[in-house]
This record gives sequence, C-alpha cells and structure tokens, in this order.
Amino acid sequence: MAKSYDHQDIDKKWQARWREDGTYRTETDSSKEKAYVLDMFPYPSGDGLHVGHPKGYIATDVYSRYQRMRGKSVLHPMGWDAFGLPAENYALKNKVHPRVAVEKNITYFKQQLEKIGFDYDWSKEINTTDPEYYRWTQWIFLKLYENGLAYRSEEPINWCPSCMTGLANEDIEQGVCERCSTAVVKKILPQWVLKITDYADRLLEDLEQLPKWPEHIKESQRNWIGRSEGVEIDFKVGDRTVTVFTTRPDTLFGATYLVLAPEHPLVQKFAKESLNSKKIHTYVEAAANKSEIERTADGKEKSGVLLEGISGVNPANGETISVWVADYVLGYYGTGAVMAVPAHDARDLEFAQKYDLPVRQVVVPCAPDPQNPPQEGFSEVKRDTVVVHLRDRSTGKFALLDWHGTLEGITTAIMGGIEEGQTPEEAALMEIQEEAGLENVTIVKKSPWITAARYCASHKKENRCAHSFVLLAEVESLSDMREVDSAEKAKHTLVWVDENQVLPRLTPVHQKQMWNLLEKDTALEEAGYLINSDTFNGRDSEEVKWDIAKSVGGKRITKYRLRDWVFSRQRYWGEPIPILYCETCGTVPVPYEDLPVKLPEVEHYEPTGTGESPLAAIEEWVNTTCPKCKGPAKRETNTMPQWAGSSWYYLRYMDPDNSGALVDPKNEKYWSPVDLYVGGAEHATRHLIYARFWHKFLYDIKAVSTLEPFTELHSVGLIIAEDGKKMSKRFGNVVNPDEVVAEYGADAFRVYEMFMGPFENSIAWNTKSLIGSRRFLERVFRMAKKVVPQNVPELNRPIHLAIQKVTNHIPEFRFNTAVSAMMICLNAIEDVGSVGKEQWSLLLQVLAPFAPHIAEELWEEIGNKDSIHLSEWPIADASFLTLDTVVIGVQVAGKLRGEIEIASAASEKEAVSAALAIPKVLEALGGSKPGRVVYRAGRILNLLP
Ligand code: ANZ
Ligand code: ZN
Repeated sequence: MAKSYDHQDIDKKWQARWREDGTYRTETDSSKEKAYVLDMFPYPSGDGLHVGHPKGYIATDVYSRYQRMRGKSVLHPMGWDAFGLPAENYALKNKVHPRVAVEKNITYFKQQLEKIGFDYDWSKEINTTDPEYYRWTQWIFLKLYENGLAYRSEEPINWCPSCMTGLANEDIEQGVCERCSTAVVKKILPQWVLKITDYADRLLEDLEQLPKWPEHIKESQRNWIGRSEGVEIDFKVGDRTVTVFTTRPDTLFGATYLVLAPEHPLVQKFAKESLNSKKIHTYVEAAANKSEIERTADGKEKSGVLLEGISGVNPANGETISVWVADYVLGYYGTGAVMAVPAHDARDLEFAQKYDLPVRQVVVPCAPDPQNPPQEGFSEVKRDTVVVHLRDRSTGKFALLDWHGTLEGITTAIMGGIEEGQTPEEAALMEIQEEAGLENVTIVKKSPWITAARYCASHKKENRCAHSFVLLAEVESLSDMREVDSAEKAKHTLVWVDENQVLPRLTPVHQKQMWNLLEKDTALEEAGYLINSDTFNGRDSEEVKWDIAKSVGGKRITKYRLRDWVFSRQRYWGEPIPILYCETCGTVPVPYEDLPVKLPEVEHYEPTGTGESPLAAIEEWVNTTCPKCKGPAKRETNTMPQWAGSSWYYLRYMDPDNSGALVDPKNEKYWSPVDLYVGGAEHATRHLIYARFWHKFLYDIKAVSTLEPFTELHSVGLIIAEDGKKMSKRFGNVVNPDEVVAEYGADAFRVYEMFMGPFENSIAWNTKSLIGSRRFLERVFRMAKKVVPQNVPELNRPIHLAIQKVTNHIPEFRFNTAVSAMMICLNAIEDVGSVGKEQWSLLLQVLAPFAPHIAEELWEEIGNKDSIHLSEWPIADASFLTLDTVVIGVQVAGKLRGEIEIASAASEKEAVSAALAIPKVLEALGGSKPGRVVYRAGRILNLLP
C-alpha cells in the first residue's frame, strides 16, 4: 500500500533543506537577466497574519519561482515597516517598549511566513526601525533639506486630538483622522514640510510611462495631484484688488458677484468698512469651527453674508457687482476668492437662488446630434427655435409629435422657428395653434436656459445650429380643439402621452436634454458657444478662454490639489528628524557622519498632548552641541511619519548591509527598477506617490538611475471572511494561516488562494473549496505511483497544453486559469492511468511555483538530485498543440471495416467512440461493445469482440 500524502513531513523536510542549501539565495549575476519581485512589506502587528495577508505574497512567490526557473537572477525579499502609530499604540496598550513589541511581532510574523514555504532570501531582510536602516532615511531627509525641499512652516496643520499628533492632508478622510475617525482640528505648530508640490508635474506626467500599472491606480493619482489649468483675474473692489482663480475665464461676462473665503486676508479690512461688520465677524468665526466637508459637501445648504456698502466691478463689462463672504469658498485653494458664475457653476447657482442674485447665461451648450450629426463641407445656418411642451390640464397628458416622411421614426415636442420680431412665447403659441389646433393656451414656464444642437438638414444640403428656447404651456381642456391643417397632418401626428412617457418617447438627444432642463434649473457646466459676451459672442467657449483672460490682463496659472507633505509627528516611535537648533547658528543639519540620530531610551513614550513630542522631555538627549560653533544646541524633537521608511525601502533590499551608502550604485544599476510590485489597493495614493516622489528626488541627486521605481504593479483583491464581512478580530471571523497549513498543508493553501478567482477580485474564504485544492494535490501524489519509463503519446497534448497555459498565465497574473489548466491535464493523465516519466517531470515543473513542497518531493522520487526550483522551465512543444488529424483504419477482429478521422494524438476512448459511430463496425461487433481494444495512435484501431 503506497504511503498517502503526508503534507506535514513533506513541508518540514523541504523547508529545512531549502534553508540548508540556500536554494533561494539571491545572486547578482550580471551576465543574467534580472527579476526584482517585490511585496509591499507588512507592518508587523501584534495580531499576526490572517489568511488574507499572504495572497499577494503567494502571487509574487509563484512569479519569482517562475522567473528563477526561466533563468533570471531573482531578488525576492521581505522586511518590516515597523515604525509608526499602530506599533506605538500597541506598545502603550500592552505596556511594553515599542522596540520589544516589534521584535516579538516580527518573530511571530516570520514564523508564519516560513510555514507557507516562500522563497524569500532572508539575508536581504530589512527593518525600518533598525538604526542602520534609518540612518539612510535620515540621510535622505538631509539631502532634501540641502536641496531646499524640506522646510519649516508655521502654518496651521491638521491635528488629531485623539492620536495627539499632526497629520498630513493625506491622512485625513472627509475631515476625520483616517486611523481613529476623530474629527481633525487646525492647530498652529511649527512643522517640517516636504515640498512634494515641486514634483507635482513630473508625478503626473510620468504616469504615462507606466503602461503596466492598473488604470484605476493611475487615475487616483491624477485626482490626488489634481492639476487645474486656470487663470488669475483681478477685480476692482473699492480701491482694492481681489484676485480670483478660475478655470472658466470663458464665463467671465456671466460673473454676477464675487465671493471671498472667510479666511481671505481682505475680509477683515472690508468688514471694517462695511455697514454690517458685526454680522460678518460672526459669520467668519462660525466658519472657522466648521470642517471642510461641512462647508463644501454636495447638498449642504450654502450660506454667506453680503459685504454691505462694498462693491466690485466685472472687468469684462464694467458692471457693478456685489461682494460676499461665504464658506463654500476655501481659504487655501486658488486665491481664496472666486468670481461667481451662477449660470455655469452648480454651487454658485445654489447660492444665487438662495440670495436672489442675478443669473446670466453666457455659454450655450451645443452638442452635435449623434443621430444626425453635421456633415463636413456643408455651411452652417443658425436658427432661433422654440420647443414647447403642452400639458392638458384635464388629463395631465403631454402632446408629442410623431413625424412622417423623411423624419419617420422621430418623436419631438411641438416646435418651430422664431420669426423676426417674435418672442419665444409668441412663437410657441403660434406653433401650438398650427400643430395642435388649440387656442386657449397659457405659457406656465420658460426655462432660463438656451441650449443648442447641431445637425444636418440633408434635404437643404446645409448644417443647422438650432438655438433653442424651451417652454411649458397648459391648456384647460381639449374640447375646443380645431382640426389641424392637412399640410401639418401630412408632416406629423399629434399624440398625447403620460408624463413618465415623455422622456422615453422623445428621440433627439437635444430634446431629451431640454425636457430635463424644464424640470430642473441645473447649472450648464458644458462647453458651447458664447452669448451675452460682447465681441466674443458666437465663439467656442473652449477656444475663447485664453483670449478673454488676456483681454482683462489675466495670468495663466496651474494649481494643484496636492499640498506639501507635513512631515512631523509629535510621537515617540519614528525616525528622529536630524536637525539641531543653535542659539547662534540657527537651524543646523546634523552632519552626515553623525548619523544615525538614534531614538533615545525613555521612561514614558506616551504623547504629551501639548503638541510636543515625548522626546522633548529627555534633556540629556535634547541638549547637545552645535557642530558649527560648538555652542549649546537643541535637537528637533518631532519624528518622521510612518510613510518615511516605506518611501525608499525597495532600494535597501538591493544592498541591505552597506554601511557606506544607501545602495551601492553597481547593485542599484543591476536591480533597478522593481520589475513587479504587488500590494493592497489602499496604497494607490499615499505610499505610491511618496515613494515616486523620493525616487525622483534620488534620481535628481544621482543616487538612483531610473525615473520611476516600479515598472509593473498589481493590486491584490481582499479575502473576506466566510460570513461576507471583513476579516477582523472584532468580528471573530479571522482564519489563521497556521491552522490551515497545519491541517491541509502549505501547498493546498497556496493553490487554493491562487485558484479562488481572478487575482484582483475580492473573494470570500471558503474552507470547502480549499479542500478541493487539497484533493487535487492528493491525486497528484497518487499519480506519482503510476509513472512509467516510456512516454504515453496521447498525453503529449494535454501536458504541453498545460505548459503553454501556465507559461502564459503567470506573467498575466491569471493564476486561477493556470491552476485549472493543470487540473485538466491531471484529469487526462488519470483517464489514461499512467504517465511517462519525462511527461510527469514536465507537469511537476509547472506545478512547482504553486505547490513547491509536493513538486520537490515527487521530483526527488523520480530520481532527481538537484532542486526542481533550480531546474529549467519547460517549453511547450508546439507540434503537440496543433490539432492535426489523421485518417486511420478501423478493424474488427483484424478485418478492415471502415475509417475514422481523428486528432493524431486522440485518446483510445476518443478513437473507440468515433469507430462505434460507424454502422458497419457496430454490425461486425454484433451490436455490443468491443471486449478488447488495440490502438496505435495515428496508425490503427483494432476492435476484438
Ligand atoms: C468661475 C467659474 C465658472 C468656475 C464656471 C467654475 C465654473 P478646480 O477645477 O477644482 O481647480 N474655485 C476657485 N477657488 C476656489 C476656492 N478657494 N474655493 C472654492 N472654489 C474655488 O476648480 C476651479 C474652480 O473652482 C474655479 O473656476 C472657481 O470657480 C472655483 F462656470 O470660476 B470657477
Ligand atoms: Zn551653532
């Protein structure tokens, strides 16, 4: 009786052997191509890993093993992102020093990872809290400082009263701290800030050089950077000037009032001169206590105060306009002042409606009708038209026209041209008379907006631009409806429909838009042609933008949503910022040779809450001597944010023990850039933007040789718990990989996580499906006992098909389909019942990256001495893949009874079933199945009764 698959023995045996043999030791062999495969390194929390964490690590492990077998030098390292608030909070809660807690957690994490059988080269391990590591984090900071990219700012920063530290803008989600959900307040504290905005353009533009990044991640980075091309325009307000920032200078003639943010520096001055200064002050104070979302969220009612007695002038048309303070305008974006264009900006429209301010349309949205677009070569004629929706008050139904003739199939509202001297209202009533035969009609609404459509009037060989007004009219009843003219009748039929049928029945897109506008006066934010804009009338809004700006002396300017990166934290567990303050010399950087500035041992590492870091209390550490004048100096007591160490760690793996440089240029040139980077989608912006920023800076100072750090990026889909919730201690639904590995084996766990679905999808853990993967490996193990010396010809096709699929699908991150290809192959082998040794080796080799332990065991069993993981990746033989067919004779008891055409590698089963479909063969067998079969693939089939 063959031994059954004992995963515990096999896992242990090979993990020890790989360690002893140094199977996965990184070799920097410059004659070979390299593959640098990187996981986002974990923060070693006290909870350890749950089964969701290793999913990405398994993927990179499969990928790196595959690349190694393809002959590349592989760097696949692992390390620890161990500074930061979570480690510190954990330590505070459990009353241990963060360093001790981190050491303990790392040991546990590492044990967990090792059980899964990863091919990490632990000689490359790094830890961001190791002074030999953070020496270089501090070195980068000093380089940034030297290059004017780190500066001290006194501006108010975001302060989390619960974490008792300042936060970067990026650490806030909708006004609350992203860690603890406490509302963030503004606090004035001197802060170190990194000038990431100097790199905004390059961070944005170089995204184009990253074709192997997911589009959604690049899009979040673009939004995060938030570049706006706009103009600064000066408005005279009394004897002062208010500069506004606008992205829509084309709407300048529609600017009917000005709004200043409550923080705007001129507000206090204007308040003094205005007639309602008290009201203004009260409003400004109230605004200071509101969060940004409270101020700007969609649907929040807008509020503001008029500066009574103050007025401004629109520089385009010389009109006098009112000036307001309102908190929907933010102090720190643009210039903190806007020209309000209610016709074309939703927030301004809401405000104008509330305070009854003038609204003037200056852009007519004008889209080509997609069903009937203007044709090239025809000239364009502009027509004023009216579109009128008529409601029968007695039934609530609306009138529509079904058109005939050349317009057959089109349904519109009642409509027509506006004659010279007619108002839109008069034209509407006239059309209703003509087309509906109704007289007693009242106009009940006229949309404030003019819209237009461009289309082709092919019968007239011209393009038209219909400049359209839309109105709503009502008729008391249809009792005195006249017969309409026969000429009109020939053109269209009048139909009455329920209100909810109007939109679906209308066919031209433009008419649908107009119907919507009748319902709701939403601002017209689209482009179009200009009206009410003096000499610019008729011009295209996009094209006229910069001309209008120029006509009033506007200055073109680019703004970013991205702010400089607040880099100080008032906490203990972070890299000390290597700066000194000397009474004589001022701010002095710690000399490079004095790095690292080590974190001192402290009694209490609790935050003080006063805005000072706990380091401030350690006098013997704080007080030092100035390296320049040897006089007394004090150390900076703020520490760096958690993002610091992770902004460059991938470089250190290339050369982790180098004490003379961040990374040796030779190593850097060989390994850079990271070829494949895998991690959570939650790092789409912060980590990946900070790392790209530092990398570009390091490129500028010639510390690295590439413009971008990560060539290819994949984000891991989450594994959620079996109950559909997020896996969390709080819900008691966490599955520990240690238990899974102990019960089912590392390989079953690995295969399952790769097989469970497309890699980027979020999928629920399911132990039943895991057992399916386990069964697959058990079958592999059993098949190993059926290996025969000679290859089985009919297995060539399934084996090489599996090689081809796995070879192509691993680099495409389609691990699930790669696994399924191997399962299909195993089915074919089981059908035959035996497999040739060489064929078996090939299947084991493509299985090896997924199930490294069992593959290695069975590889050894067929007599191999060297590791399967260092063997050469098989190449699919194309000749087995093409489905060529052959015609072979079918004998019954040696006598030829017919012919069949089958795949040259067809299995016996396939051949027999094709043969039995021949009536003569069946007849010769007496209608029953053959007793014995002799099959030579591609040659002959002999059936014996
Ligand atoms: C006039 C205008 C007319 C605007 C129009 C828009 C539409 P982005 O694209 O996000 O950069 N704005 C400028 N500074 C602001 C501030 N401090 N707080 C709130 N809003 C501000 O947005 C730029 C637009 O946002 C600017 O263009 C300005 O409104 C507004 F039909 O100016 B616009
Ligand atoms: Zn000094």
